[in-house]
Amino acid sequence: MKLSLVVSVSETKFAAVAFKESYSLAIEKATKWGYDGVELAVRDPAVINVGELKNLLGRYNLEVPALGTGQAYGEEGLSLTSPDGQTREKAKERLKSHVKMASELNSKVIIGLMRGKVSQDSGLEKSLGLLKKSMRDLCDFAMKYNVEFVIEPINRYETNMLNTVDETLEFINGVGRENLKILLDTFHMNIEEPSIFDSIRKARKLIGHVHIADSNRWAPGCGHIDFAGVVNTLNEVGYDGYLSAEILPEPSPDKAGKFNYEYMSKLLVAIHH
Ligand code: LER
Ligand code: MN
Repeated sequence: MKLSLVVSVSETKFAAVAFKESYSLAIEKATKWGYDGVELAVRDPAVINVGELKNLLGRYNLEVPALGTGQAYGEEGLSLTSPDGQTREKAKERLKSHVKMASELNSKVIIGLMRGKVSQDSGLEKSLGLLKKSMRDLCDFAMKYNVEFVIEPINRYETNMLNTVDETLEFINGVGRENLKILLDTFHMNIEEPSIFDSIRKARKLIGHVHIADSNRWAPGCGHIDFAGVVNTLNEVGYDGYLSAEILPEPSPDKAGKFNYEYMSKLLVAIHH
């Protein structure tokens, strides 16, 4: 397993991003601390010079395991299940541009908050139906670019659709596309799952990406989640991808970024002994 840090390429309101200002500085620091990659939070790929970004990443030899897309919902309201058809279309178009960017960076594309929320008019079944149809179209589009989507169960305080691993696995099976996997986020799992370890085991065949943060969304080691157990269980089920820190910049961005790397790399070394 490898370690990455979530970095925003533009200013953001979303709290759990350790670095919000200069992404080139964040990339430099992530390299210095030892990270293998940075997960990029991208509201709109159109405002990013991907060539420049690739040069920068190449200079520091960093991978981009995944692109986060939630800012397009948080800041522009783009949702795949909006009651408004035009908004849904815009959300799809935006995600297609994320797919194109992801194909250049060899990244996965995250479906987090862009799934939207169930409104009273629509109801859960209709919303899930809309989401299923959109995800089929998007997965077929992404297949041509060799890009995978990962959809993330998110806790009940942030959305009312797909909160648990069980619900999300059922949804993924219903979509029936090979390039749709699950993103496990330990912060959300700590709220929603009866057992984080059992849920990792249930998801074993479909784990595409992992977000790590402790129970208080500080870096692992600052709350009460058993990360040795998380790492051991992921290893037991054969997960070999990234553990991407989506953490609050507490007590400071630098301390959070550095502490996460030191804490997690020790746990990763331990599983190989
Ligand atoms: C995004 O990865 C996430 O975990 C959500 O909490 C976004 O609000
Ligand atoms: Mn997450």
